[in-house]
Amino acid sequence: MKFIEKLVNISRKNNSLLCVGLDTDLEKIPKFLLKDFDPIFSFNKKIIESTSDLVCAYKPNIAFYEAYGSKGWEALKKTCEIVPKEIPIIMDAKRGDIGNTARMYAKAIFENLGADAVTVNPYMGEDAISPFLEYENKCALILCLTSNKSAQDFQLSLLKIPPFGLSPQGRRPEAGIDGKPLYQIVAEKVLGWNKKRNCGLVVGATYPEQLKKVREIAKSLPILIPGVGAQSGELESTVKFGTDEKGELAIINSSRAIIYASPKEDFAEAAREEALKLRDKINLYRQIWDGNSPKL
Ligand code: OMP
Repeated sequence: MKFIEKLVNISRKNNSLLCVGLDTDLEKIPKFLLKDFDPIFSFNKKIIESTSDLVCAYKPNIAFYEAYGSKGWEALKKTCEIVPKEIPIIMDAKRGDIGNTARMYAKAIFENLGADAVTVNPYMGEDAISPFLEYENKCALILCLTSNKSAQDFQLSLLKIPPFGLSPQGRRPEAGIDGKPLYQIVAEKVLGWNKKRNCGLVVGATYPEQLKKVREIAKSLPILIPGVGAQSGELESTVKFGTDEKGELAIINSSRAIIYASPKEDFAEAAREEALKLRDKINLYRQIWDGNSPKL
């Protein structure tokens, strides 16, 4: 089954566009778990058990596991194994490198960890992405416009693409005020890479106006949207602009605001409460903005 089908199936079953980010940090998890053999896994297991009927995906960020060396990798692998099979795992790894290296990244993430999707960085161009796209039933979620403030350093830069064919120097974009922002060029490029229907985009909830533009360009691509919750991205515009015409295909991520809702023994129940609140709030906005136009 294709990633996009798996995503839509579970979104409909759980009536959810919510992705819970598993950014598990030993310094932030409840202290009583630290006496466990594998505290990271114990924490993740409880979070997954308490939220699996409320989500459309889980997104572990690989940095939080690599930071702890082989124990961290083991915890990540065990976590991937206990995610119910019908729920996609998005490995947030932001990979991107020359082809033969990218092939090994793809193998680690899709084969060793068994993830369904991975975040990738388009900075190095198509040959750094294509090894991920060889996996037809997996998905590469390509960074388009990231949620951080410094995304503006490059991603909002206006570039001119030479209009006709290859220039003698190759098809190189040039800077210019009448050009297109780089993030739009990325979105358009990715449409061309999506021949096997296994591409998606990443756009931060902190850039609603640009999210609208990306959804106009990429009408039928899944869009991972981090930045609500701890980064204060606005939820209503995220739902209004991020969903497709059926009110689907937006994967709205929240990590810290959910998993660290309580530092105490009740952390899993507190995470469930936060996840439920956010899922329902998203659904309320989906009803209001059905098909991107107001229904009420
Ligand atoms: P919270 O801010 O705690 O909800 O976490 C956000 C998660 O999304 C982190 O794992 C980030 O690395 C990730 N993220 C962003 O915050 N901004 C982006 O533009 C892209 C990502 C991502 O690819 O998921």
